[in-house]
Amino acid sequence: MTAQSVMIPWQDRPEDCNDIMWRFSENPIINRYAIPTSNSIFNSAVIPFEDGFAGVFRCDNKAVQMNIFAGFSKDGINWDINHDPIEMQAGNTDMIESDYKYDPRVTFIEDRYWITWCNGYNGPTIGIGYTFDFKEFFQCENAFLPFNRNGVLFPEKINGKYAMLSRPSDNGHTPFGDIYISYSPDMKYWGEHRCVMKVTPFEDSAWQCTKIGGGPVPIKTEEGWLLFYHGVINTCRGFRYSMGAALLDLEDPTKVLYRTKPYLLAPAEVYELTGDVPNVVFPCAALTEGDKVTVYYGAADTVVAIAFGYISEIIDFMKKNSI
Ligand code: BMA
Repeated sequence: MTAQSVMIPWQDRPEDCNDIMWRFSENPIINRYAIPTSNSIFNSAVIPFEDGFAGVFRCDNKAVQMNIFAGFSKDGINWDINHDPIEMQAGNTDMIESDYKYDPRVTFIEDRYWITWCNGYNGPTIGIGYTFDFKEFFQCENAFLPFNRNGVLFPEKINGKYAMLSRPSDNGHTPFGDIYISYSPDMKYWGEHRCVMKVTPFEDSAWQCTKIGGGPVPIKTEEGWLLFYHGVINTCRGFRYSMGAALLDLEDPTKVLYRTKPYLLAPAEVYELTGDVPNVVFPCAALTEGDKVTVYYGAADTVVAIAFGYISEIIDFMKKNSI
Protein backbone atom coordinates (compact mmCIF):
# COMPACT_ATOMS: atom_id res chain seq x y z
CA MET A 1 0.00 0.00 0.00
CA THR A 2 1.00 3.61 -0.28
CA ALA A 3 0.12 4.24 3.37
CA GLN A 4 2.66 6.85 4.19
CA SER A 5 5.35 6.34 6.74
CA VAL A 6 7.62 9.04 5.33
CA MET A 7 7.44 12.79 5.51
CA ILE A 8 6.89 14.65 2.26
CA PRO A 9 9.35 17.38 1.29
CA TRP A 10 8.18 20.58 2.95
CA GLN A 11 9.16 24.13 3.72
CA ASP A 12 6.90 26.59 5.55
CA ARG A 13 5.60 29.62 3.69
CA PRO A 14 8.16 32.43 3.94
CA GLU A 15 7.00 35.21 6.27
CA ASP A 16 7.02 37.85 3.54
CA CYS A 17 4.97 35.70 1.12
CA ASN A 18 1.22 36.15 0.61
CA ASP A 19 0.88 33.65 -2.22
CA ILE A 20 -1.35 30.60 -1.98
CA MET A 21 1.51 28.40 -3.20
CA TRP A 22 5.21 29.05 -2.70
CA ARG A 23 8.38 27.58 -4.15
CA PHE A 24 11.13 25.55 -2.49
CA SER A 25 14.08 27.84 -1.78
CA GLU A 26 16.51 25.25 -3.20
CA ASN A 27 14.74 24.82 -6.55
CA PRO A 28 15.38 23.26 -8.95
CA ILE A 29 15.73 19.89 -7.19
CA ILE A 30 16.84 17.92 -10.27
CA ASN A 31 19.21 19.49 -12.75
CA ARG A 32 19.30 18.82 -16.45
CA TYR A 33 22.47 16.72 -16.39
CA ALA A 34 21.55 14.54 -13.39
CA ILE A 35 22.25 11.36 -15.38
CA PRO A 36 25.13 10.99 -17.86
CA THR A 37 22.99 10.87 -21.02
CA SER A 38 20.46 13.59 -20.21
CA ASN A 39 19.93 16.88 -21.98
CA SER A 40 17.02 17.75 -19.68
CA ILE A 41 14.93 16.17 -16.90
CA PHE A 42 11.46 17.62 -16.33
CA ASN A 43 7.69 16.83 -16.31
CA SER A 44 8.17 13.84 -13.99
CA ALA A 45 6.04 11.89 -11.50
CA VAL A 46 6.74 10.72 -7.95
CA ILE A 47 4.91 8.62 -5.34
CA PRO A 48 5.53 7.26 -1.82
CA PHE A 49 7.28 3.89 -2.09
CA GLU A 50 8.65 1.59 0.62
CA ASP A 51 10.50 3.76 3.14
CA GLY A 52 10.83 6.71 0.76
CA PHE A 53 9.71 7.62 -2.73
CA ALA A 54 9.90 6.29 -6.26
CA GLY A 55 9.42 8.18 -9.46
CA VAL A 56 9.17 8.01 -13.21
CA PHE A 57 11.24 10.70 -14.84
CA ARG A 58 11.17 12.22 -18.27
CA CYS A 59 14.80 12.40 -19.35
CA ASP A 60 15.42 13.62 -22.87
CA ASN A 61 18.86 12.48 -24.00
CA LYS A 62 21.52 14.39 -25.88
CA ALA A 63 20.09 13.20 -29.18
CA VAL A 64 16.91 14.82 -27.81
CA GLN A 65 14.97 11.58 -27.71
CA MET A 66 12.23 11.42 -25.09
CA ASN A 67 12.07 8.48 -22.69
CA ILE A 68 11.07 7.62 -19.12
CA PHE A 69 13.39 6.42 -16.35
CA ALA A 70 12.74 5.03 -12.85
CA GLY A 71 14.27 6.76 -9.84
CA PHE A 72 14.34 6.49 -6.06
CA SER A 73 14.66 8.88 -3.16
CA LYS A 74 14.65 8.80 0.63
CA ASP A 75 13.49 12.41 1.07
CA GLY A 76 11.71 13.29 -2.20
CA ILE A 77 14.33 15.93 -2.95
CA ASN A 78 17.56 14.07 -3.65
CA TRP A 79 16.95 11.51 -6.39
CA ASP A 80 18.90 8.57 -7.82
CA ILE A 81 17.63 8.19 -11.33
CA ASN A 82 18.50 5.01 -13.23
CA HIS A 83 20.90 5.57 -16.09
CA ASP A 84 18.93 3.33 -18.43
CA PRO A 85 15.35 3.92 -19.52
CA ILE A 86 12.45 1.74 -18.39
CA GLU A 87 12.17 -1.42 -20.48
CA MET A 88 8.61 -2.60 -20.84
CA GLN A 89 7.37 -6.18 -21.03
CA ALA A 90 3.99 -7.12 -22.47
CA GLY A 91 1.13 -6.30 -20.07
CA ASN A 92 -2.52 -6.81 -21.00
CA THR A 93 -1.76 -6.96 -24.75
CA ASP A 94 1.02 -7.80 -27.24
CA MET A 95 3.97 -5.45 -27.09
CA ILE A 96 2.99 -2.31 -28.91
CA GLU A 97 5.15 0.22 -30.65
CA SER A 98 6.49 3.13 -28.70
CA ASP A 99 8.54 5.61 -30.69
CA TYR A 100 8.97 7.79 -27.63
CA LYS A 101 7.64 8.27 -24.11
CA TYR A 102 7.17 11.50 -22.21
CA ASP A 103 5.30 13.37 -19.46
CA PRO A 104 4.58 10.42 -17.11
CA ARG A 105 2.08 10.33 -14.23
CA VAL A 106 1.99 7.61 -11.57
CA THR A 107 -0.63 6.42 -9.09
CA PHE A 108 -1.35 3.41 -6.90
CA ILE A 109 -4.65 1.59 -7.47
CA GLU A 110 -5.62 -1.61 -5.69
CA ASP A 111 -2.43 -3.66 -5.85
CA ARG A 112 0.01 -1.92 -8.16
CA TYR A 113 1.49 1.31 -9.41
CA TRP A 114 -0.03 2.51 -12.68
CA ILE A 115 1.87 4.76 -15.04
CA THR A 116 0.45 6.79 -17.86
CA TRP A 117 2.53 8.75 -20.34
CA CYS A 118 2.41 10.29 -23.74
CA ASN A 119 3.28 7.38 -26.03
CA GLY A 120 4.57 7.73 -29.57
CA TYR A 121 2.34 5.53 -31.72
CA ASN A 122 1.93 7.19 -35.12
CA GLY A 123 1.94 10.41 -33.15
CA PRO A 124 1.31 11.06 -29.48
CA THR A 125 -1.36 9.15 -27.59
CA ILE A 126 -1.75 7.83 -24.03
CA GLY A 127 0.33 4.81 -23.00
CA ILE A 128 -0.47 2.83 -19.86
CA GLY A 129 1.76 0.51 -17.86
CA TYR A 130 2.09 -0.93 -14.40
CA THR A 131 4.74 -2.04 -11.96
CA PHE A 132 4.79 -3.58 -8.51
CA ASP A 133 8.36 -2.67 -7.64
CA PHE A 134 9.67 -0.01 -10.07
CA LYS A 135 12.04 -2.66 -11.43
CA GLU A 136 9.80 -4.62 -13.82
CA PHE A 137 7.32 -2.69 -15.92
CA PHE A 138 4.46 -3.98 -18.04
CA GLN A 139 2.98 -2.06 -20.94
CA CYS A 140 -0.75 -2.22 -21.60
CA GLU A 141 -2.94 -1.20 -24.47
CA ASN A 142 -2.86 2.47 -25.44
CA ALA A 143 -5.91 4.16 -23.98
CA PHE A 144 -6.87 6.26 -26.99
CA LEU A 145 -6.36 6.83 -30.68
CA PRO A 146 -3.70 9.34 -31.59
CA PHE A 147 -3.54 12.25 -30.99
CA ASN A 148 -3.86 12.71 -27.27
CA ARG A 149 -1.76 14.00 -24.36
CA ASN A 150 -1.87 14.43 -20.60
CA GLY A 151 -3.48 11.13 -19.61
CA VAL A 152 -4.08 11.35 -15.86
CA LEU A 153 -5.63 8.42 -13.96
CA PHE A 154 -7.81 8.93 -10.91
CA PRO A 155 -6.28 7.12 -7.90
CA GLU A 156 -9.31 4.86 -7.42
CA LYS A 157 -12.22 3.50 -9.41
CA ILE A 158 -15.24 5.76 -9.71
CA ASN A 159 -18.57 3.94 -9.73
CA GLY A 160 -16.73 0.68 -10.33
CA LYS A 161 -14.63 1.83 -13.28
CA TYR A 162 -11.13 3.17 -13.81
CA ALA A 163 -11.27 6.82 -14.79
CA MET A 164 -8.79 8.91 -16.73
CA LEU A 165 -8.52 12.53 -17.80
CA SER A 166 -6.92 13.33 -21.13
CA ARG A 167 -6.58 16.05 -23.69
CA PRO A 168 -7.31 15.21 -27.33
CA SER A 169 -4.76 17.09 -29.42
CA ASP A 170 -2.89 17.20 -32.73
CA ASN A 171 0.48 15.93 -33.90
CA GLY A 172 2.33 19.19 -33.28
CA HIS A 173 2.52 21.92 -30.69
CA THR A 174 -1.24 21.85 -30.30
CA PRO A 175 -2.86 25.31 -30.32
CA PHE A 176 -6.07 24.06 -28.64
CA GLY A 177 -7.12 21.61 -25.96
CA ASP A 178 -9.79 20.83 -23.38
CA ILE A 179 -9.87 18.21 -20.61
CA TYR A 180 -12.00 15.08 -21.12
CA ILE A 181 -12.72 12.07 -18.92
CA SER A 182 -12.98 8.43 -20.05
CA TYR A 183 -13.84 5.24 -18.18
CA SER A 184 -12.66 1.65 -18.42
CA PRO A 185 -13.78 -1.60 -16.76
CA ASP A 186 -10.36 -3.24 -17.23
CA MET A 187 -7.58 -0.72 -18.11
CA LYS A 188 -7.78 -1.94 -21.69
CA TYR A 189 -10.95 -0.65 -23.29
CA TRP A 190 -11.82 3.00 -22.74
CA GLY A 191 -15.11 4.75 -23.44
CA GLU A 192 -17.87 6.98 -22.11
CA HIS A 193 -15.78 9.99 -23.12
CA ARG A 194 -17.14 13.22 -21.65
CA CYS A 195 -15.93 16.80 -21.58
CA VAL A 196 -14.85 18.06 -18.15
CA MET A 197 -13.36 21.52 -18.66
CA LYS A 198 -12.74 23.81 -21.59
CA VAL A 199 -10.37 26.72 -22.05
CA THR A 200 -11.60 30.05 -20.77
CA PRO A 201 -12.50 33.10 -22.82
CA PHE A 202 -9.47 35.42 -23.04
CA GLU A 203 -11.37 38.20 -21.23
CA ASP A 204 -12.18 35.96 -18.25
CA SER A 205 -8.86 34.32 -17.44
CA ALA A 206 -6.21 34.76 -20.11
CA TRP A 207 -3.51 32.41 -18.74
CA GLN A 208 -5.74 29.41 -19.57
CA CYS A 209 -7.34 30.63 -22.81
CA THR A 210 -5.38 28.54 -25.37
CA LYS A 211 -5.27 25.01 -23.92
CA ILE A 212 -5.53 23.20 -20.62
CA GLY A 213 -4.40 19.74 -19.47
CA GLY A 214 -4.54 17.62 -16.33
CA GLY A 215 -1.47 17.73 -14.12
CA PRO A 216 -0.94 15.49 -11.09
CA VAL A 217 -3.25 12.58 -10.26
CA PRO A 218 -6.34 14.19 -8.65
CA ILE A 219 -6.31 14.38 -4.86
CA LYS A 220 -9.40 13.11 -3.03
CA THR A 221 -10.75 15.60 -0.49
CA GLU A 222 -14.05 15.67 1.39
CA GLU A 223 -15.28 18.42 -0.91
CA GLY A 224 -14.25 16.90 -4.22
CA TRP A 225 -11.32 15.87 -6.40
CA LEU A 226 -8.63 18.51 -6.27
CA LEU A 227 -7.15 18.72 -9.75
CA PHE A 228 -4.06 20.80 -10.45
CA TYR A 229 -3.83 21.50 -14.15
CA HIS A 230 -1.78 23.50 -16.60
CA GLY A 231 -3.20 26.34 -18.60
CA VAL A 232 -1.61 27.96 -21.63
CA ILE A 233 -1.74 31.36 -23.28
CA ASN A 234 -0.23 32.03 -26.68
CA THR A 235 1.89 35.16 -26.40
CA CYS A 236 4.17 36.96 -28.83
CA ARG A 237 6.99 34.92 -27.25
CA GLY A 238 5.15 31.63 -27.74
CA PHE A 239 3.18 29.45 -25.33
CA ARG A 240 3.29 30.29 -21.63
CA TYR A 241 2.37 27.43 -19.25
CA SER A 242 1.00 28.16 -15.75
CA MET A 243 -0.75 26.10 -13.07
CA GLY A 244 -4.26 26.41 -11.68
CA ALA A 245 -6.60 24.12 -9.78
CA ALA A 246 -10.16 22.89 -10.00
CA LEU A 247 -12.46 20.93 -7.71
CA LEU A 248 -14.41 18.13 -9.40
CA ASP A 249 -17.43 16.32 -7.99
CA LEU A 250 -16.44 13.06 -6.30
CA GLU A 251 -19.16 10.92 -7.91
CA ASP A 252 -19.32 12.68 -11.25
CA PRO A 253 -16.02 14.41 -12.05
CA THR A 254 -17.50 16.05 -15.16
CA LYS A 255 -19.09 18.46 -12.70
CA VAL A 256 -16.60 21.26 -12.08
CA LEU A 257 -17.46 22.77 -8.70
CA TYR A 258 -14.81 25.49 -8.67
CA ARG A 259 -11.91 26.53 -10.84
CA THR A 260 -9.27 29.17 -10.18
CA LYS A 261 -9.56 32.36 -12.19
CA PRO A 262 -6.06 33.55 -11.20
CA TYR A 263 -3.23 31.05 -11.62
CA LEU A 264 -1.59 29.47 -8.57
CA LEU A 265 1.91 29.34 -10.05
CA ALA A 266 3.23 30.92 -13.24
CA PRO A 267 6.73 31.24 -14.72
CA ALA A 268 8.56 33.88 -12.70
CA GLU A 269 11.86 32.41 -11.46
CA VAL A 270 14.87 32.24 -13.77
CA TYR A 271 14.67 28.42 -14.04
CA GLU A 272 11.03 28.73 -15.20
CA LEU A 273 11.65 31.66 -17.53
CA THR A 274 14.71 30.28 -19.28
CA GLY A 275 15.67 26.82 -20.50
CA ASP A 276 15.04 24.73 -23.59
CA VAL A 277 11.45 26.01 -23.74
CA PRO A 278 11.05 29.31 -21.88
CA ASN A 279 8.07 30.15 -19.65
CA VAL A 280 6.88 26.70 -18.66
CA VAL A 281 5.51 25.52 -15.32
CA PHE A 282 4.20 21.99 -15.96
CA PRO A 283 2.92 20.04 -12.90
CA CYS A 284 2.89 16.21 -13.13
CA ALA A 285 2.77 14.96 -9.52
CA ALA A 286 1.74 15.88 -5.99
CA LEU A 287 2.49 14.39 -2.57
CA THR A 288 0.19 15.00 0.36
CA GLU A 289 0.49 14.69 4.12
CA GLY A 290 -2.58 15.82 6.01
CA ASP A 291 -3.39 19.30 4.73
CA LYS A 292 0.02 19.78 3.13
CA VAL A 293 0.60 19.35 -0.59
CA THR A 294 3.91 19.39 -2.46
CA VAL A 295 3.61 19.74 -6.23
CA TYR A 296 6.35 18.53 -8.60
CA TYR A 297 6.62 20.43 -11.84
CA GLY A 298 8.83 20.65 -14.88
CA ALA A 299 10.37 24.09 -15.32
CA ALA A 300 11.16 25.45 -18.80
CA ASP A 301 11.29 21.87 -20.17
CA THR A 302 14.72 21.58 -18.53
CA VAL A 303 14.63 20.84 -14.77
CA VAL A 304 12.32 19.60 -11.97
CA ALA A 305 11.13 21.96 -9.22
CA ILE A 306 8.65 21.77 -6.33
CA ALA A 307 6.14 24.12 -4.72
CA PHE A 308 4.07 23.88 -1.53
CA GLY A 309 0.59 24.74 -0.33
CA TYR A 310 -2.19 23.82 2.07
CA ILE A 311 -5.10 21.95 0.50
CA SER A 312 -7.68 23.79 2.64
CA GLU A 313 -6.26 27.18 1.63
CA ILE A 314 -6.21 26.24 -2.04
CA ILE A 315 -9.86 25.12 -1.91
CA ASP A 316 -10.81 28.25 0.00
CA PHE A 317 -9.00 30.40 -2.56
CA MET A 318 -10.76 28.56 -5.36
CA LYS A 319 -14.16 29.25 -3.84
CA LYS A 320 -13.43 32.97 -3.55
CA ASN A 321 -11.75 33.28 -6.94
CA SER A 322 -13.66 30.85 -9.14
CA ILE A 323 -14.55 31.37 -12.76
C1 BMA B 1 3.76 20.22 -24.37
C2 BMA B 1 4.51 18.96 -24.00
C3 BMA B 1 5.19 19.16 -22.67
C4 BMA B 1 5.99 20.42 -22.65
C5 BMA B 1 5.19 21.60 -23.14
C6 BMA B 1 5.97 22.87 -23.23
O1 BMA B 1 3.19 20.08 -25.65
O2 BMA B 1 5.48 18.65 -24.98
O3 BMA B 1 6.05 18.09 -22.49
O4 BMA B 1 6.43 20.70 -21.34
O5 BMA B 1 4.66 21.31 -24.40
O6 BMA B 1 6.97 22.78 -24.20
